[in-house]
Amino acid sequence: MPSWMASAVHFQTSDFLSNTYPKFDEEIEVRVRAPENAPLKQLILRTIPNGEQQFTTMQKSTVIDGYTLWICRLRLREAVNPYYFILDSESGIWYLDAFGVHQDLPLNSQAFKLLTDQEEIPWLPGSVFYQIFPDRFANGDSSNDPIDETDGVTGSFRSTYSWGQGVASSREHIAFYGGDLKGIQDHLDHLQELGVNGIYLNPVFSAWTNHRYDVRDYFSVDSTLGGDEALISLVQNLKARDMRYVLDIVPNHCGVGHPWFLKARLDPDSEEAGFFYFDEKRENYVSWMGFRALPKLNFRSQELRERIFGQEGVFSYWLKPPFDADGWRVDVGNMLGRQDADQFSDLVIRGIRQTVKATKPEAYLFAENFYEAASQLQGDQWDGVMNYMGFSAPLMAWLKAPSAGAIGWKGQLHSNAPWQTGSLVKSWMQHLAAIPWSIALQQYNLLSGHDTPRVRTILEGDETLVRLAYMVLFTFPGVPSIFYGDEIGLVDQENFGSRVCMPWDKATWHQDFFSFLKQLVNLRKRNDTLAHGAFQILYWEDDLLIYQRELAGDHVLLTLNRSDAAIDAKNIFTSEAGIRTAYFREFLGERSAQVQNGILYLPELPRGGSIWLAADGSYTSDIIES
Ligand SMILES: [Ca+2]
Repeated sequence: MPSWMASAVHFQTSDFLSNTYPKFDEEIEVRVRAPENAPLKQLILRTIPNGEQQFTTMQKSTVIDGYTLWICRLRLREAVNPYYFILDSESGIWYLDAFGVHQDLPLNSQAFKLLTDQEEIPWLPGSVFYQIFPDRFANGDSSNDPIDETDGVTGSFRSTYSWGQGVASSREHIAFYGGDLKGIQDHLDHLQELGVNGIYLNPVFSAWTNHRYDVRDYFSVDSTLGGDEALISLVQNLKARDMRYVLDIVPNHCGVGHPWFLKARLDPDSEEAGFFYFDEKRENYVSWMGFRALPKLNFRSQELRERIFGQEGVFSYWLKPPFDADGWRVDVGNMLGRQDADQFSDLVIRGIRQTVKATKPEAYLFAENFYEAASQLQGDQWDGVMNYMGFSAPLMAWLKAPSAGAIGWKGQLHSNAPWQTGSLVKSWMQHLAAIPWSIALQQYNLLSGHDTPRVRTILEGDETLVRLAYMVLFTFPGVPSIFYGDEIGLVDQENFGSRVCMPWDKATWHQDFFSFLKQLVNLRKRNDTLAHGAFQILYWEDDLLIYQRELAGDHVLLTLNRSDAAIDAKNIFTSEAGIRTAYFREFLGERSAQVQNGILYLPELPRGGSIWLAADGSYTSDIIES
């Protein structure tokens, strides 16, 4: 590829689109930035309205600092509007799409995709989430702790143990620690000190187990968490602090003790019998991954659809006062509505979306999906997913030799070596290119959670790499989130996995890391470039990756060195980044770096990550520390 071509760029930000949230039938301006001296014969916008391609010749507009802005008008006549650009140059015909510039024919999946009539979630770009697993965060009311009890349905026994006491928990013997909603309310000062302003609450509905994905009533808060009153009280306290929260729901299955299932089992003629997948003899039923305690819900039933996502259904109920949730995290979003011949996932997810947005247009709807989820991320289904595939899995594979397994498979895949840097770049770019940029900005990005080991555990306590990973989390497109306890240096523990009891004795906390994370949270919340700016890989080699976020003339650079040694000072071309002259200061550091005539002079890069802020921006470390 001719070198100038990498500097021909378009991103779906306000720098390159006159409206990033256009209405249906709106006409907008589309812009491409290319070097002034690029040997372009013409530049074409290629669209495909109603299935037939259309070319629009772009015009040269302003020239700024050595770059020409090429522009044209685009009328948006569909819900999803794919487009790319054709660079007709002295060096042949090339294509610019969301994956970059290339000569081979573009794939539809990698076209830029612009949505019309998308419900913007205005509070989301300024949000940093904090995930809480209620049983393990804080016990605010010991009077509601689960008593020693054997379940009449499953025969399992549950008991409450003292905070942090490691007990082997199993399906037969379920260990509780008494955490509840009052405990969360009591510790909101801690969350505010950290700076997070959104909470993702793991399930709170009435259930039997400590994770509560075995729902027994979708319309009540578990009494062992304090019941509905405790949630109402928590919500009032959250609102007073200008904090948001989302609830966790599993519509894929319910608990074997749910009255729907009990009734269905007793009465084959009941409405509820159609909510499940029984075999012909009615002895067996389909359950999640074969776990008998979690019978799979059957969305062939119209009545079930009504109860889950009808106007008066579960999804709508909790978004309204007095609970007033700000959104939903949907468990098992990858399997929802799917069972062999029944493939209703599109229908179910769209139904959920319609109800959620009709009830509360600003609600945030995201789902668990451990796998490639691009088909669910085209604007008509989820606002985002828990971004394992597009964010954390590639990053962790680059930092640490990856391993993988599957539920029900005894084997283990384990690599001896971390990924090559080029694989990380390609994986991130492919996943970003596959979805509209406005959706990428809504992805729920995470490094740790209740289903995976904590990042500090995976990285074996490597402080430098843990910090590098968190720098990426807070500068990558999407919504950053922290799993409770990560901020004070928690690691997985025997008998708990990642679901450890949060220690409240501050003497045990990793105070330096807490301080580090506070500053990252603060930076992310006040920096528009990190919330909305374009994402662009600028340079990579064996152990080094450099990318930028760019918006309205502001630039944030990331340099990531994963090797054991420092990387020598080096010069990087910044023409493709749109930077001719600039002065950068290291966030949380003392160093600076200069760009002159399109060359970035980087000092020696020690092992780890660095964030570089354009010094003429308003985000100097002085302000952050104030
Ligand atoms: Ca309690």
